Amino acid sequence: MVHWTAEEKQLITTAWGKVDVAAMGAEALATMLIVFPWTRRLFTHFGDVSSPSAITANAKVKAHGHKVLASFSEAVKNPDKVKDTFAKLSELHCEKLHVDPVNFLILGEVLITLLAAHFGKEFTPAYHHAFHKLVRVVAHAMARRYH
Ligand code: HEG
Repeated sequence: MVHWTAEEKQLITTAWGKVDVAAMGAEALATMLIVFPWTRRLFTHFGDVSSPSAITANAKVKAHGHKVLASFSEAVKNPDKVKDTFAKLSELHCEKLHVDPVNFLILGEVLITLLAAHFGKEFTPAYHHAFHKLVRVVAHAMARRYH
């Protein structure tokens, strides 16, 4: 069982309150697809994901990025219930989509990089620490069906 301090919870909630989930989600998914091109294989049914410009312009990528980050927001709201929150999604990603679990961490690292760029100096090491912890917990919950 992961233990969250009141400070960690506070940092996560404070930062998340200032995040535009639709915009940040679109950017996070697009960045993952651009920088880690093997992840494109899972999204060929979204249309053209063959180049950075095609990925950035792809409306389905944008909408799906929003959906994924909205789902991640559930972990922000309920950091103590991440396993339960992602149980169904873990089943989908592991057993149906066969997403390599390393990609859950990769998407999380992309998100943290974007948060750091967005907040600049405000994103202190304490924020980094809290979000890394959340990303690890979410990735672990998402990969649960593989364990
Ligand atoms: Mg996944 C579908 C959330 C990582 C590939 N993902 C979904 C859906 C959600 C979601 C909410 C929609 C489920 C539904 O329709 O019932 N994804 C989600 C989270 C994370 C994540 C919270 C985070 C860590 N997903 C992830 C990664 C990949 C991936 C890393 C691939 C590299 N997701 C993926 C695909 C689909 C979903 C291919 C189906 C998309 C579609 O066909 O609409």
